[in-house]
Amino acid sequence: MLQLIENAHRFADKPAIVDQSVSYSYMDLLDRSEEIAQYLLHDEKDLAQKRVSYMVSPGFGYMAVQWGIWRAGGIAVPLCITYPFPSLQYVVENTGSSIIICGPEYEEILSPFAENSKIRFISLLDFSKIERRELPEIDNSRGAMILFTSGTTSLPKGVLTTHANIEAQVSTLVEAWKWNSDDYTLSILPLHHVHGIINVNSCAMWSGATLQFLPNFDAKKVFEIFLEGKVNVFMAVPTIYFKLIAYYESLPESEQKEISSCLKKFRLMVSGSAALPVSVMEKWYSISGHYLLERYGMTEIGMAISNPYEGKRRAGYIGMPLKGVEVRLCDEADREVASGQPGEIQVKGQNVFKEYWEKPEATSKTFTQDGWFKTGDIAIIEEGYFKILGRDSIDIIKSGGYKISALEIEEVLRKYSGIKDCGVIGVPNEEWGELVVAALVTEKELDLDHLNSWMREQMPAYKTPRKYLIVPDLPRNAMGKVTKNELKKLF
Ligand code: MLC
Ligand code: AMP
Repeated sequence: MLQLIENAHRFADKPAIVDQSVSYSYMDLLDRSEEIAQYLLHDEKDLAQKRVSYMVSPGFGYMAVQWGIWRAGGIAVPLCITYPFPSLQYVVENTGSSIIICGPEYEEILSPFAENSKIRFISLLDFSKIERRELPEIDNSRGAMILFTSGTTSLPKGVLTTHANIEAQVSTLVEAWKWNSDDYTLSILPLHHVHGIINVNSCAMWSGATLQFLPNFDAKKVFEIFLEGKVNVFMAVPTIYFKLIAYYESLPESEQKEISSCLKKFRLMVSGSAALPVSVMEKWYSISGHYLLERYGMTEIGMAISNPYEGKRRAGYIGMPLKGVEVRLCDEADREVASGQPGEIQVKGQNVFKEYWEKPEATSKTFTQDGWFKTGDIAIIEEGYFKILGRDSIDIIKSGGYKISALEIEEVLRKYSGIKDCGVIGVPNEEWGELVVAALVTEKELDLDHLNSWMREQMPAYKTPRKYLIVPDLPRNAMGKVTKNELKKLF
């Protein structure tokens, strides 16, 4: 049996999930996910790694579907609930999903799949009890989940992790950050990425903790929930801490005091997915009395490097390798750099993903000959702590904790009538980390409002440019390649 499921049996009567003020026990989650697994299996013994895409709002239903897919032997493919149709279609087709599970809110956007005879389309409301039979035995080496990540190729790649990968990622964090069954955490992050899925939801469920859902981030609501006094563990991206600070600062002193005294009782607060500005760390300390624990990870590897739970958390540093994760810094020829020198972070361990879905070439390119995963992030070690210096590709942008490919956006922009050429870059921004902006070479006058709404029909809002600049030409080097550092200066 999967370890996560085995653990859940130990906590059967404990509250697992709080969703819209309703509390569900671990037994409820086991029962519902078994029902879903049985229904998915239909007349098969094992889904045998069939891909199952699901678009379900964060909450009890989402968790039961994820576990149900795993227990039936399928590969879980969570769909982002804010994707427009073309992005959903890409994920479903790329993974060859033969089953789609649809929350009632998403029936309209997913309706074209319901008409596809090759896809079994199931509404979340359709799941009902069917005759019980043995669920399949799932070997740990089997595929468990595909998440999409943007990279240096224009289209996102599916990252396939096995159950063994996920168990390694989760158990390492549970031990490092001392997750336990008295913990109570708040799930606010999007559930198509590792931060929300692994670090928050899966670690909580592995440990017998309670997971309360807030379907989307809202600073006021987050503080209201905190003030109820149950949450003691909180994880978010730097942009969220920035927004929480801004909201806190807008409150009268009496409310600030109340919030501060409540935050001081938390056990743990973590930041990650993007660099935590020192200013945010300091302000949060003055509000909450907590030095945020900053850690470093990636879709392909879960978490690799973390500041200590006990011991000094250094602002501007991501900490040390987690137990069970091997980390080295290398030069361009994949040779380890001398001590104190900067190099690419390379990672090895059970936590590292299996492959990019149906992309053997991309997979082999991202591993060294001796099996180290090449992250593309450049770091240096100072007094034992890793510090991120940058990335090897200017075409990868991190905004609000989302990884965004400049090339993917450029390709879409070029399809818009009147755009002759374009260059997309990320410009530094305290709130968002980086902001996506685009320089456009046009062949006729453009209505930028129209362009903006058109872009939002093509890709999720978090990927679309925040600012456009019309330029006569893009700066290029002698080889004719756009020099993006020059482009940055224009903004
Ligand atoms: C939203 N907006 C953005 C944006 N997201 N702008 C720039 N960059 C982004 N990423 C815009 C919206 O389009 C909108 O514009 C305005 O900001 C407000 O939008 P919103 O949807 O109300 O924002 P909000 O809900 O407040 O979202 C902010 C956020 C969200 C921080 C909560 O971006 C978020 O959930 N980020 C987390 C991403 C994440 O989980 N990453 C982990 C990846 S895994 P307008 O014009 O419509 O008003 C990983 C590995 C690891 O990285 O190490 O963890
Ligand atoms: P993703 O592909 O969305 O999983 O994003 C992974 C990337 O996020 C990493 O390769 C880093 O570039 C970045 N990242 C994650 N955590 C941190 C951090 N603490 N500091 C700086 N960058 C980070």
